[in-house]
Amino acid sequence: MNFPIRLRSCVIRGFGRGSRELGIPTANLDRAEIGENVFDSLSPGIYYGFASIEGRTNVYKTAISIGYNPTYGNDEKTCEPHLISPPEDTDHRTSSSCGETQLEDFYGEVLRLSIIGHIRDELPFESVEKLVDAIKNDIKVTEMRCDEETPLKAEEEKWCLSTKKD
Ligand code: RBF
Ligand code: MG
Repeated sequence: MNFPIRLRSCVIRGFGRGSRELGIPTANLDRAEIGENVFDSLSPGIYYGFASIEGRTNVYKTAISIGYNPTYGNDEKTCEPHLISPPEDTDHRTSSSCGETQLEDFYGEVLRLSIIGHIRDELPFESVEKLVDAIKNDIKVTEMRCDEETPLKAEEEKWCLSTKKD
């Protein structure tokens, strides 16, 4: 895939598993709104980037899962960003059931997502614990890579906060 990939969509309901079972909520994006061709061209894998909620002023480092959640064997592809609460946001930083970061559900809000790099392939894990450990590591990798001061980072943070449609 060619980075950055910029997506804009309303947040829809997913399987509810992210928050309930894993303790790691994700803001699922809508295939119809993104455009089927664009959505279908996204290669499955785990990525990092930046995201924002339109009308608000924060940009969040974001770990993104694209694909079929092979641990669960989904039939349908999903694109699920997990927006990471910053360390100084102590209320949300460790508030999820697995001690990970948790902001909100963002259902119905418009999310802007810029994918800027690849972390790993998506994998089937033999247990929920192992999946959660892998995601926690993805979150660490995301935070590290998103701290690197690059022209791309500056551009994409700016795009997340702009109000233009493209
Ligand atoms: N699901 C998998 O089955 N295998 C994975 O390797 C995997 N990696 C993920 C990495 C991140 C950063 C996130 C946010 C999710 C990942 N998931 C993975 C998706 C997870 O199974 C899904 O979010 C929940 O099941 C809720 O739909
Ligand atoms: Mg979700």
